[in-house]
Amino acid sequence: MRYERMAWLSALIGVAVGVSLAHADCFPKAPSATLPGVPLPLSLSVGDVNGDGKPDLIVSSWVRVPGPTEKYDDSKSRVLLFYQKDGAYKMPADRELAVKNPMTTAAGDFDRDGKPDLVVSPYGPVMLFLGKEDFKTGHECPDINGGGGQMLAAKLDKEGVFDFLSGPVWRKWLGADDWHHGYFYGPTENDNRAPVVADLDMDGQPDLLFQSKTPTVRLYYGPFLNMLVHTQDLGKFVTLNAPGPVGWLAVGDLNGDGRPDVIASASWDTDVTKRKVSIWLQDSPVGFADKAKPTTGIEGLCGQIVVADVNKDGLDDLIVAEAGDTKVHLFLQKKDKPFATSIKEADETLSIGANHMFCLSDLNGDGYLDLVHNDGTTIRIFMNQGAAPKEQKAN
Ligand SMILES: [Ca+2]
Ligand SMILES: [Ca+2]
Ligand SMILES: [Ca+2]
Ligand SMILES: [Ca+2]
Repeated sequence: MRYERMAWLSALIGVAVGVSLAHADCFPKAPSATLPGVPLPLSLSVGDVNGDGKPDLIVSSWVRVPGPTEKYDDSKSRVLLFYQKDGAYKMPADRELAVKNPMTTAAGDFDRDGKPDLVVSPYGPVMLFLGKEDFKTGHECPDINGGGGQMLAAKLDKEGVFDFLSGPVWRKWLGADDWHHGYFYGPTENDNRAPVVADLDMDGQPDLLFQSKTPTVRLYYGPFLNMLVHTQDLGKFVTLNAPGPVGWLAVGDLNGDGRPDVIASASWDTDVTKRKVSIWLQDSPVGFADKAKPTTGIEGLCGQIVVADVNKDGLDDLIVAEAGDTKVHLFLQKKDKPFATSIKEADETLSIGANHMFCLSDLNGDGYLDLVHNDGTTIRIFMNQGAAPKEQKAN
């Protein structure tokens, strides 16, 4: 009886204050599904690698040798592909790619046959696996300095072919064992890392953003006319000044003016005052001032960041997996309101083991981005519940 009354009351409130429905949590507090049992899942990405239109999970996995010392059995490390079947991901993996010490991965159609392929950045030569070979053969790219690190697949020149970057190294696969490679050089040394691609100035040409060992974000504006890219040869090169070392980088429109903005998280620091998510809002009509300091930011928080429209209201939102903590925070952008500046303003917070890596992808094709999280032991999936409360959707 009491329950019924409560349900009736909440329904009434829901009708009376219609907008409150839009503030229902995007993600459930407990995971919708888990994928346990993957040996030491290190990196995680989501992409449709078997070409059936449904996103699959790509997990790099290491195997630790039992005993008190930290040792790994290199012969057993793998990149595991979990194809989505009946809306779920299950052990064992559908494909096991033998790669020594795999780090990050990126999917793209590198051989232009319409089938997704995969590149893996290990400690050592970069490996390419082709969909048409069912990912059975690893094509090894000659090991050149700058290998390893965060992998990015992107169409960087007007040919519109997928190339890939690991750190500053730009690689182009020409077929068989033929490769081209080049560099995005830093202004004074070859120290770029962790590339992000975005069309910052909205001219239809991809631009690249890099972190480096300096507390800056470097913006390389395309077009890139050859594969040895020096900053002085670019039509436009801009450096943004961060308050400290940058650990994670993202691009998205956080003030709803249609212009992509740059978001950088400080790398983790024991000193809370040094933890910060910095936001550089893009100027009107387009561009960032060289050496610009952040326009705004979120204090006391750092970690992996993803910018995407999570509640599908047309405005980009920010997700931060708090480094050194067990929380993932969602900050929703609100129309005509300044973006959040403190953790307290988070619209939702998920509590999860440790923060290794997470991705957003619409796993079930309902148009809402779902969250896939790796805590270094278990993969957890949080299905986006959409803007309406769950009990409303069930009817
Ligand atoms: Ca698939
Ligand atoms: Ca903007
Ligand atoms: Ca939004
Ligand atoms: Ca979804």
